[in-house]
Amino acid sequence: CADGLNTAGRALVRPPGPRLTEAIVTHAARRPVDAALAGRQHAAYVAALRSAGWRVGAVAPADDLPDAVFIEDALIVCGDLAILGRSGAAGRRDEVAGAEQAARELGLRIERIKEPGTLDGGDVLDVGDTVYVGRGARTNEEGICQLAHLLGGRKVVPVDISGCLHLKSAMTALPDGGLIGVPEMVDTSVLPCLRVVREPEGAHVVVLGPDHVLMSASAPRTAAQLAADGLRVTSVDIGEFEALDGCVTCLSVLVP
Ligand code: CIR
Repeated sequence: CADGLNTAGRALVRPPGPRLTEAIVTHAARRPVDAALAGRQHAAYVAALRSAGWRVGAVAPADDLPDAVFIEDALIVCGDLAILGRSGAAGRRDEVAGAEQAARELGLRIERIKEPGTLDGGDVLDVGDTVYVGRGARTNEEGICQLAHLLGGRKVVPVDISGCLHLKSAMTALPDGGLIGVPEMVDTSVLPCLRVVREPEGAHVVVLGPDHVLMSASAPRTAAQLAADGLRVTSVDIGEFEALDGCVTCLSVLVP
């Protein structure tokens, strides 16, 4: 990496399908979603990844599956291992087929979470030598145990979550590995420390490079704080996806 530009990594995305407006809403205030605007916002998100040096590949469409755009939940990549999730939302389980195909095309080893385990990629936060895994509606204890087994010697820390969909709805990590998020939504007793944000969308950071993060335009104060700390911050408007409980992390899978 040079100048904060990632020159080798790949990013997998899946453009929104025709049934996007039927996606699951659990926590956001339900409102109509503008599909055309969502398409433009997704294109701008992809452009931001490309500008940061990521080679973007599209996962095969899954037009019958409204939530398929949230590709992070179906596929977890750790090194050369791709783990296909098994969502706690049964209607999302068929999303893994296209994700598996994309992972194979990248030459990754494939493993999968099996019944009765459930696990969404949005609950998996890989930071340094630790993998934090949210325990909540989408990811159960069995899913966490299976993940820990698949990850071999990695340190896996379950984190109870409340009032949010996924762990990464509540907390993510900065390029230096520091955690950032909303303490009321996670069991902070198992975390080393958590930098507190007061904008909920400020909890969502995608690390684009050693000093570069992608954030939602819905968190301008957090973005300003991180910029004041010396980070380069790219902000994108993903409002139509936030209306469907999405965030910046869930729209891509980064394969460094
Ligand atoms: C769902 O409820 O599953 C989708 N509407 C939103 C998924 C967002 N995924 C994520 O943050 N990892």
